[in-house]
Amino acid sequence: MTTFSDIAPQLTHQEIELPSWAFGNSGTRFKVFAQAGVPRTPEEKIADAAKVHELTGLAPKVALHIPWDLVDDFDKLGAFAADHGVRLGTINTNTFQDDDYKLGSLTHPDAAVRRKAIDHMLRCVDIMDSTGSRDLKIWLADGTNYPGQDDTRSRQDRLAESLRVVYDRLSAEQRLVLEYKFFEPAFYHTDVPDWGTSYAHCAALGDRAKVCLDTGHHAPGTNIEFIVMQLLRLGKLGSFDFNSRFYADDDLIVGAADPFQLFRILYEVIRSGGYGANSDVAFMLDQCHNIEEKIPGQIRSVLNVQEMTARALLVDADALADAQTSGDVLAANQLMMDAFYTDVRSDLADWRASRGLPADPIAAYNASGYREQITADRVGGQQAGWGA
Ligand code: LRH
Ligand code: MN
Ligand code: MN
Repeated sequence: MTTFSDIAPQLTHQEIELPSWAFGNSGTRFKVFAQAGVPRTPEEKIADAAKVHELTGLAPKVALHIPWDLVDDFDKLGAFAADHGVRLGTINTNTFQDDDYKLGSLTHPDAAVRRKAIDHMLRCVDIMDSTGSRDLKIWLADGTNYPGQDDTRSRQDRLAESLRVVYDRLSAEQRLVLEYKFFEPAFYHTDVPDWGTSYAHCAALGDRAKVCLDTGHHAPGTNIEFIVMQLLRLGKLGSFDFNSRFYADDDLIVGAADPFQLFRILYEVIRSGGYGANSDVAFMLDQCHNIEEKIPGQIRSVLNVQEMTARALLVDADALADAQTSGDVLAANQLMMDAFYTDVRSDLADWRASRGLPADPIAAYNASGYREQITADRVGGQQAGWGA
């Protein structure tokens, strides 16, 4: 039987990247609820993310979204992050908040609009050169609302051509990760709706193009862990955007809606070599905290990922292989369920304490005085850029 002390050394490999936008005000198209003390600048978002890392030891990087986090001097922003004990991570492109992009960005029928979207992405690669970021993450709102609105095949061709220009600008250490989403904001068709389409473009581009899997971007009932397995098998899983969904792209706290699904995903990641010192898979959160507090919300999120990682590591791989080979269906399933049902929370609290971290990071946050300080210091916090 695998025990917590067997797997504890592997927990040190865990790094979860926080999205800068999780710290800003957010909401739905119905209402954005403003919260006291939310960041007004990219620096303040980074400071909040650094607080999450300080209390959990799990989140050493902050993902930026451009232009939401545009500053004049990214070298300076990188130095600011380093002073706060974190690094700048993935650079997310944004070609979905400009009137010019009504009919698409990299797939737009007008070459001038495509060029504008490409130029934005090239600017993002310049930023990566300053920040030392490895990944350029591209999610496109491109698609159509009505059959016949545009020629879907031509749009794929334009997408391939546009991505080629961006990919060719990357340096040898940089990667392009292409995120898929099956609907929204376009409702009839989306130009990168599924992992297969993302994979097809990434395969054509080259080794440094990989797929980004956002857990909220699938139809209900989709077996996401199968996709994880397949992409790892093909060497094409670049990154995760973790969050929870009940109905659509809800962007709720990861592991809140379906902890068992998170466990199954992390089991496949571990089983296929996507976790550990040699893995190049980026584990990011893509969440918004519309009604709950943001910093504790992010703390809860990274702890949820850590808990399910620990449980997935507890699966007895040898016993499982034996049960599978001998066709013992019930024993095989039991081994998965035994690991899933193991409550690791007090072991993780002890593990944190043994590393000089607070045993209870949320209690430590509540006692830290940080909430009171930011509430007093920050007036007129920024919108996350989302849900306006
Ligand atoms: C799109 C998405 C994508 C964006 C983020 C704000 O739904 O998941 O990753 O960059 O939300
Ligand atoms: Mn996402
Ligand atoms: Mn999303």
